[in-house]
Amino acid sequence: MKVPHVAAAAVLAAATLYSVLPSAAGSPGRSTGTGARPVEIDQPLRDLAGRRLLVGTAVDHAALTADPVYRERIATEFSSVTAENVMKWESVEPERGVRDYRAADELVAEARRNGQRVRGHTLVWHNQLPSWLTTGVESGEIDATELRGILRQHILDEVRHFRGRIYQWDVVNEVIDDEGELRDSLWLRELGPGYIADAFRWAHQADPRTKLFLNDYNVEGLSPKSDAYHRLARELLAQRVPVHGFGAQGHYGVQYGFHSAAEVAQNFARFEALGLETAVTEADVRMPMPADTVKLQAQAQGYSVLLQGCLLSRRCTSFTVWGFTDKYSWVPGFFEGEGAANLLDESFAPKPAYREAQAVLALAGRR
Ligand code: 9MR
Repeated sequence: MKVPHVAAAAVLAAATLYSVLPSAAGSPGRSTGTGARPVEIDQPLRDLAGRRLLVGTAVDHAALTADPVYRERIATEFSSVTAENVMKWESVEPERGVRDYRAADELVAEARRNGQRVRGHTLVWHNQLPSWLTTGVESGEIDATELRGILRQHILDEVRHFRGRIYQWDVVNEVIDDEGELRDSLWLRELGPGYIADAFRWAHQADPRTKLFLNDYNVEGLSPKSDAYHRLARELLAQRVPVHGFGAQGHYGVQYGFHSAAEVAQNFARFEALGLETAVTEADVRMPMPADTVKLQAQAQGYSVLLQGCLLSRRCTSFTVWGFTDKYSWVPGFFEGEGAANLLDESFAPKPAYREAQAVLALAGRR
């Protein structure tokens, strides 16, 4: 960890205290009901970030089609979008050999209209695989040789389809477990560890310009799991595998606490020292329901460290939230009794976390 990073972390952390912030609009701050005086910054996140970094959100395709307020808000707030589900394998090849990129194409077209970049998510994962593939492997109908060919074709097809339109691809998602071992997935069991290098090489072949990422959760700070990713990245690069980036998803919960921004930056710095870009790819901060002002304030802190961690890193090129409104969120469906994980509430009103993100971006400057 270099000294300037620590110093910058301290400055940013101090400056995000509401009380020390001037009112950007020159008018008194609004009350949040927490006793804090938030800054009055009425600028969208993408404008506040300027060219400094891309600020993105996951997009729920069904909501994009059905909800004009959701659609409008994505256009104004974000400079990058990620398909929450429609680029995943089960969506793009629901039947073997039948490829369907319609929903993903709509999302990409909308992004182009809005002047937004697109993150690709995700080529190789152990979840949301088409059932023809999982049942075929389970029954023994698809053997390892055939499976490798199927994976190769999937990657070549999808990356070629979006060639030139995706700036970062999550090539492999969640391939290391919490103990720091390669995840015991269908891919590892059938193909052995070489599938990771293969996936990157095939993706690079299909679009040599797009940036290819490793991506996982619980890797924001220094831990056995992020250590294992660092080793994996080093090994892949030593074999001249085209890996260009490391993505930390950033799924936090207020009840578990957060890393410090300095630790996130320190973690990112060691990946950047290998020559990689870094990114926060799926930030959200859930809480046990019901929400209250203390939890909402803690949540703001969680978003803040991820955003500051990224801003303190020299090559952290994008900061993406995994949905931006509590109206559409994966959280309540996955964690019983938890929710309210996003920057805006269910009626698209800003929560303290949104004000905090604005403040951090405003302080960081547009460069
Ligand atoms: O948000 C996604 C949700 O709609 C899906 O049902 C779920 C299926 O596993 O995947 C969610 O997105 C995940 C992402 O693709 C990878 N990292 C974890 C995300 C949250 O589970």
